[in-house]
Amino acid sequence: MLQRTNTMESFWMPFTANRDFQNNPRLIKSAEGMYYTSTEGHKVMDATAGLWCVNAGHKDPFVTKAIQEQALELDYAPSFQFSHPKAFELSSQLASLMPEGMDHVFFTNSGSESVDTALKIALHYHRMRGDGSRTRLIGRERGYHGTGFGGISVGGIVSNRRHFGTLLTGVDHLRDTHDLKRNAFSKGCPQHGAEFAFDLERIVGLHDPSTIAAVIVEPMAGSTGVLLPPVGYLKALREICDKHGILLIFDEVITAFGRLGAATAAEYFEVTPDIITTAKGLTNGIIPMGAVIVQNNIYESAMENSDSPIELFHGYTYSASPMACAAALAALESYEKNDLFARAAKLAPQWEKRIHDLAGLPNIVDIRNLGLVGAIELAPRDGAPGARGMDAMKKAWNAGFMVRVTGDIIALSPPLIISETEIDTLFDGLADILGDLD
Ligand code: PXG
Repeated sequence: MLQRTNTMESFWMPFTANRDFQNNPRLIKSAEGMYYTSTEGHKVMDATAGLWCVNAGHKDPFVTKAIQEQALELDYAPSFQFSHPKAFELSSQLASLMPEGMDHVFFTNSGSESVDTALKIALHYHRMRGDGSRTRLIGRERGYHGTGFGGISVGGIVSNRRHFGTLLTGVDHLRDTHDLKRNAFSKGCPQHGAEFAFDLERIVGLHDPSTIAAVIVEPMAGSTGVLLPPVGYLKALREICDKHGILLIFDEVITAFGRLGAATAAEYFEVTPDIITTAKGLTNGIIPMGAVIVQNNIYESAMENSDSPIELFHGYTYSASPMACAAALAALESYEKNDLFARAAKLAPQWEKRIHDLAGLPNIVDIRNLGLVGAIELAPRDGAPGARGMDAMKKAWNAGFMVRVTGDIIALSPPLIISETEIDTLFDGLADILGDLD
């Protein structure tokens, strides 16, 4: 076949500086445990668990074996009017990891689809109860909920929204919770800012609660640079939602499956939402899959009030696909057998100490941590926001560490199998890189 463009240009890479990458590619050939090997034979520590998804480390033996066996037994079966046993096994196992009373699972293929599904279920729920005027969806500034139209509408990252027209109508946003002035260099969740939850009262006052279906937030905002909820904030948000009959959706695409040292952020913060969205770590990243878990009353209301034999006109070709179910069952088994959520909790104090030891290096304006999540916020270079962060990412890669950057914020989220020695190696390496960075 005729080659129309050079091979590097044929792949339009997502969320990537494509032209820059083509000139200086970072290509990965293989992975094992905590490490990648580049096509040039360079060994790199994965300090981001891929994109926050490979929680049990690369080539986890449970997961690798399960998908090999599944491919030989049942490659695909539909979930529209047919299904297969592993879908039910997985949904009940997954429900058992969720807060009590959340026993029903809808399967998707990604975080973006989970978010769209959760928003649609919220609208559907109110309508089924005869409260169909509740149509407004409330997100938060600096929130990330994937890249579907639902997700970018409730999301609050300007560059993800501004080129894509008018988005969903009837959406409003809470203010974000980032308050560097009061909270810089906090260890764990910041002390100041629970009152930001009362911004929801402002929005409720403006639109009237009878028009609002749901509020969606990341319990810990990941993609936008690790913004931690102020102590008391999530509880206050829950109370305000309850007061006004508004559903609360936690987008746990990043936080579910051990990232904070518990199965979910809901468990960690002891705040139970009405709907939880997940993806990423559900299969340890190996096969795309997401899941939306709902409170029992939401499921029961759909079953009882449906005006048609099909209770929800929604789903995907690959909802609960056998390969994804096999991978997810194996990932959950690996998390349990290796006690990885508890392991993350146990490592968190060393992680916190080592990341905060970086304070004092040049250009660092904040350091944040929770569970096995970390962020180092750098001051932007004059007139070139993001340039310093990008430089740090490239230097880290050359030094043997994969880190993520969002603007000038470095985000860290290693597989939960990281060892104490590897935590030391990572922060020693970052100290050298940041010490030299202009
Ligand atoms: N919700 C949240 C909270 C996410 O973090 C999505 C939804 C969308 O998931 P999908 O599977 O559709 O990509 C995400 C995704 C980063 C990074 O570096 C984070 C995500 C994706 C890619 C990069 O922070 N989060």
